[in-house]
Amino acid sequence: MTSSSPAAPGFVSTDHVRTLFSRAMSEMYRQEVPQYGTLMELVRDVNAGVLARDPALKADLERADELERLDLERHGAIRLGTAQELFTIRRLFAVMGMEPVGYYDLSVAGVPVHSTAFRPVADAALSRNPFRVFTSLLRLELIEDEALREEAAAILSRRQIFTSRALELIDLHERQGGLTDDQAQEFVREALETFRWHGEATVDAATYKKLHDAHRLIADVVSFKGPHINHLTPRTLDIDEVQTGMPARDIAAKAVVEGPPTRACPILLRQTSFKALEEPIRFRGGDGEAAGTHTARFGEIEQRGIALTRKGRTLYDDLLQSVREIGGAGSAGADYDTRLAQTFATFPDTYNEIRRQGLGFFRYRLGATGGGITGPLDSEALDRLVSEGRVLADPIVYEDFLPVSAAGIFQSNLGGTEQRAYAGNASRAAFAEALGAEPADEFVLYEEAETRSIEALEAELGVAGRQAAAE
Ligand code: OOG
Ligand code: NI
Repeated sequence: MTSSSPAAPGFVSTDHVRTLFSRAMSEMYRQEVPQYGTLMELVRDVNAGVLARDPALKADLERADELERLDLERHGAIRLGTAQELFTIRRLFAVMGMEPVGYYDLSVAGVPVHSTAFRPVADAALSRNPFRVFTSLLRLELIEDEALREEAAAILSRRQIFTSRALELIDLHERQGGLTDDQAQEFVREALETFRWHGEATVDAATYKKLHDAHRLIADVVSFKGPHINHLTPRTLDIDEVQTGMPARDIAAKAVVEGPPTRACPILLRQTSFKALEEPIRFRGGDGEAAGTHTARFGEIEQRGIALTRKGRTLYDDLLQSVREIGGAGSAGADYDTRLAQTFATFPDTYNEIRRQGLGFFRYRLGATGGGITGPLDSEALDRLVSEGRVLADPIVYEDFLPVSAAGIFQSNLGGTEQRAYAGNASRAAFAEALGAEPADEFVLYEEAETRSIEALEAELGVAGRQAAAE
C-alpha cells in the first residue's frame, strides 16, 4: 500500500505532503471565506470547553497524540466535471498518500453526482493526518435536455483544471516513486491552484442561467475554471454545542445535524454546516462583463464515532430510514431530533454491547492483567478476555462518509429548497472506469485493521494464531 510504505531515501513521505497540502488549503480557505475562520474559532472554543469539563477525555486524547491536531481540518470537498478530471485527481491525491475509498450514489437524493472519498488508509498514515477529500463527479447523463447536456460537455471539455507544472510533478512522482522536499513544496503550491476560487465564470449570464435552471449544482461545476474547494471541515468534540452556538456568531446553521443522534458511544459520523454564501461573480459576455452571484461555498463541522460492521450499518440505515419515514417529512420538522433519539434507542449504547453483538469494529490490545493467555484469540476467547479486563477493545474510528448525510449537506447548500428526483441508478462501474481504479471497500479496510490488531496481540502473547488453529 503506497501510503503505508516509508519514503524512499531522498524523498519526503506522502504523509508529509498531505500535511503541507491540508495546511495550505486551510489558510487559503480562511482567506477566501472569512466566515469559515469564525466557525474555526467557535469550534476551538467549544473543544476547549469540553476538555476543561472532561479531564478523562483530555487524558485519552493526550495519550493518543490527538490534542495538538484536534481543531485541524478533517475533510474538504470538490465536484468535478469529467472522467478525465477524476482520473487525474486520483493521481494527484496519490502524491499525498490518499486513495479512493467507497462509492456514494447521490442521484437517489436528487443530486446528479456520484462520489468517492480520497483518504489515507494505513493506520499510521491515518493517525498522522487523516485529511480526506469527498470528491464528486457530475453525471451529465442525468441532464434531460439533450442540447444543454451537449453544451455542458463541450464547455467542460475545453477546460484544464490542473497547471502544467502540477501535471509534470505528478508524472515525476510516479516515475521516481516520490518527491524531494523542494518538489513537494512546489507540488503543493501548484496543486492548490486547482482548488482555488475563481470569481470569473467561464460562461455568459444566459448560459449560467440555463445550467442553473437544470440544477444549481450543474451550474456550479460547469461554469468555472476549476473545482473550487467548496468547504473544509474541522473536528469538534461536541457538535450539538457548535450547532446551537452558530447563530450567536452570526453564522446561519443548517436546520439539523445529519447522522445519528447524540449518544454516550458515538457511532459513525455526525455533521452540520453553515449555509453557502452568496458571492459576487462576473459572467463572460459579448457586450462586456455582467455581474451576478453564486452560492457554493460553506463551512462544515464533524464529529466521528465508531466504525460499524455491515450488520451495524444495516441497523443504522434501517433506523434512519424509519425516522425519515415518520410523517414522510425526511429530516424536516421541529421534532426531528426527538424522533431520531427515540428511534435510535434500540441501537445498543455501550461499547461492550456494540462489540458483543458484532455491530462495530475494535482494535484489541493487552490489558494490565493480561498475562497467562493461551490459545488462539477467536471471538469466544476475545469475549471472555475482554469481559475479564485482560484484553482491551478500543473502538475504531469511522473514517468515511454517509450518503444520506452527504445529500443533506448538499441540499442545504444548494441555496434553494428544490428537491429533484433522479431515478435511482447507481453507476459504480462507470465511476470506477473514469477513476481508473476500483474504490476500496471501507468495510474490508476496517475489518483488516481489526484483524491486524488481533494478530499483533497473538504475536505479542506468543500464542498460535487463529489462522493456524483453523488449519
Ligand atoms: C459534498 C457534500 C458532502 C459530506 O461531508 O458529507 C460532504 C459537496 O457539497 O460537494 O462533504
Ligand atoms: Ni463535508
